[in-house]
Amino acid sequence: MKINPEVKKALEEGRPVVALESTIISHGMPYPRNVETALRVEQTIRDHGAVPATIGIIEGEAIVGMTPEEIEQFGKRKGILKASRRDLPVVYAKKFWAATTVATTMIIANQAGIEVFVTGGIGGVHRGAEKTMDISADLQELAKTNVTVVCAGAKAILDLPLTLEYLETMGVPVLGYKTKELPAFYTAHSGLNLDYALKDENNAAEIIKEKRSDKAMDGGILVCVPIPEEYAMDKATIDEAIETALKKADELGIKGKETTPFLLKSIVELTKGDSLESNIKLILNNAKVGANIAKEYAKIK
Ligand code: PSU
Ligand code: MN
Repeated sequence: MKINPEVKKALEEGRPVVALESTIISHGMPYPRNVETALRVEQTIRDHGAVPATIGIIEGEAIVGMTPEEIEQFGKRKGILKASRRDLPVVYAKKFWAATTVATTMIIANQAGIEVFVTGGIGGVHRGAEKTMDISADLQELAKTNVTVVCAGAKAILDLPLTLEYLETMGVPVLGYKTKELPAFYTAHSGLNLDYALKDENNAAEIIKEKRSDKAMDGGILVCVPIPEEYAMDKATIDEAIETALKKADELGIKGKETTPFLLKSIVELTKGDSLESNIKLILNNAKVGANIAKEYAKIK
């Protein structure tokens, strides 16, 4: 893998580094807002005293800490694959360009020695999974790879109660940031209870430290940060868009790894771009919290 010199130096000196994924750039948002957002997220992380490391795969080589030019490429280049865990050997052997999902970003971040990773929403158990068995590989990865993922919960395109059950089965701590309710991405509320609320970023750092202190507790941690109330969407509006998008996907027979990108794109269209604005705001907020967690953890590690 190729680690950007700035990231490498920060890691060697034990300074806070935050990993970022690239599927959200290539398959999660339209150009040019995707690139603009990715760069703003990096800036927010810097403003809060951590070094950003956007991760992706260029010609079969994992890149840890993309340049702005590389981010631009991931935003607009055609034919960039979406690589989850099972795609990695193929992408490496065939020297493809590939955007990394939460699962693969965790794998590569962990190899590079990065402990904290910020994203928007994780993949989860899809609605109807009892028939389709469509469960994101992100959840398995959270079970085994030592990275803390900071997100705004999961989108209601998924089955949120089943996603929480699955995370429990897989032994993943799910921590609410100043809340005991699972946030639902575009809104702060899912109506689902979490067992633990973090009172601040230091609290998260202490839990990470504890988990890393014993190999028997190997695996990831999920920190769920609610979207700030002023940027949240109206629940009825977003629920309707989700229902319509799900119906459309079903009619068109969208399956497998195409499902999530298809639904995200449809929801942006159905809400005339409103969902994209909320999406951007919540990621920037996650970036702030994630950078602070990385900072607190670097202090006590
Ligand atoms: N959820 C979002 N935005 C995203 C994704 C999920 O709100 O961009 C992306 C992430 O990269 C996540 C992936 O890891 O989709 C999950 O895809 P799948 O369900 O195919 O595992
Ligand atoms: Mn899937």
